[in-house]
Amino acid sequence: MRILIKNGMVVRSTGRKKADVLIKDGKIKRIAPEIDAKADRVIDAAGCYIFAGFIDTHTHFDLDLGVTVTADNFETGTKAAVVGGTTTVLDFATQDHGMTMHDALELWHKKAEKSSSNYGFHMAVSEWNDARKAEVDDMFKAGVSSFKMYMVYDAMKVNDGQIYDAQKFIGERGGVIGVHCENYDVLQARIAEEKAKGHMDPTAHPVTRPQAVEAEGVARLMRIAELSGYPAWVVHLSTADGLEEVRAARKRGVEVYAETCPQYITLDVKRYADPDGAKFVMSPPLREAKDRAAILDGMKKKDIDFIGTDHCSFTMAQKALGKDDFSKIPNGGAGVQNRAELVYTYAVKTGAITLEQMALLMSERAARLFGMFPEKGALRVGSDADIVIFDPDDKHTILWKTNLHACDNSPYEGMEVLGRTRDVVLNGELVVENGTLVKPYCGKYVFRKPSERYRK
Ligand code: DUC
Ligand code: ZN
Ligand code: ZN
Repeated sequence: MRILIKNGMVVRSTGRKKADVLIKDGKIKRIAPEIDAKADRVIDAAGCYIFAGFIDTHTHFDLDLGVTVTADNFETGTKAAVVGGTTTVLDFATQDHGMTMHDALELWHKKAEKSSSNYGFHMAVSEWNDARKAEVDDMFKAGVSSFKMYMVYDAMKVNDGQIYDAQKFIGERGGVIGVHCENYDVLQARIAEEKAKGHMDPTAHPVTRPQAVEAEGVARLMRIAELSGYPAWVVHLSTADGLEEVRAARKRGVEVYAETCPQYITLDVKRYADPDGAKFVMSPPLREAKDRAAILDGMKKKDIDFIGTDHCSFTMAQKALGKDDFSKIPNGGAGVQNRAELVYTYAVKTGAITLEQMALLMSERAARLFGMFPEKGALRVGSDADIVIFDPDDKHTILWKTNLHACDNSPYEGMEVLGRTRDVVLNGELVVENGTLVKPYCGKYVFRKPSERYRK
């Protein structure tokens, strides 16, 4: 299959230029100002940007919380992903108590069989002991070079000594560990305080998790990495103070990678008072204007490395599990389809970042950190032909009904955005045409190398 993309503006982290792109046998074959070659398909990309396929570093598809399972599985989640321009998702295979990492990996491979975007797995570990450590080398051999640990959630939390030991053990093998940073004990105390006051609705959620709850966790992770001598990856950074901890740690020589999510540059904490406030219950919670400005500043100054969605969707019926108690609302929201248009609207069009930085944040840095570069995250001859043709002039309104995700709500419902993923080439095939998924189930497993650790 040969595809020729003509007349588009190729956008890379290093600059942009008008060029044609020739794709053959799943790879980028040529990029040049004028290509006249035979092709099975010629796509006119005049007026559009051409990006390396976007990588979502943070999704939770088919995640079983015990009380309920996420509304999106891989089938629905990756359809939404690829239509939104995400050609690779990195989902969290989750090693629950009583499971091995091998069990979790096998299970996640099964869950992902019907995927419409490419996919890889981080391994989220709920236990850190000799038995789990004995599995780590096999994870690398299976293409899993990144892991995750949580400071919170009873089913998942590990302690600081375990994070320290895991950073060393995984770090010396060339891996990175993402950590969900919040102070568990203070959080529990604050939940009890709000409940004691009879404050049971969703507006209590952000009160229990103010920015210091995150910033303390980030500061602690930074010090743990300083002691271990290995890198730290802060997942879903949401606050100005958390970002300051990252910056301060880097000044001390700590190697730290920071991820944020679209919700932390777009949505305000006041939304918890909405009639459907439960749909915004996610952790970390939505923040204030000054936090959104700080996160955008972090993107601008390249202190933030990449953007994942933390897509973890629940229907309103599932959210109603916590109708009388905010702490029982399943945490998470849908976002996997809307990341590119939100980042374009709220970060590029506002002038906070350039298109080149969008390329860096949406794919290149993730590909480097997570061992996929330059096959993914690059528009280069020889790279995988995962390509997004993005129409910057499209204006549309985000509606859950027109999103391909399976749940009946969206945190971004009703928001007008600029720009839209028009076409997507995945593994050398045109799978999205004019916003429609024309070829589902073409996703492949992405076997990942050790981390590039570009901040070392
Ligand atoms: N936060 C969420 O909101 N959902 C999934 C896990 C997490 O940390
Ligand atoms: Zn998390
Ligand atoms: Zn998450």
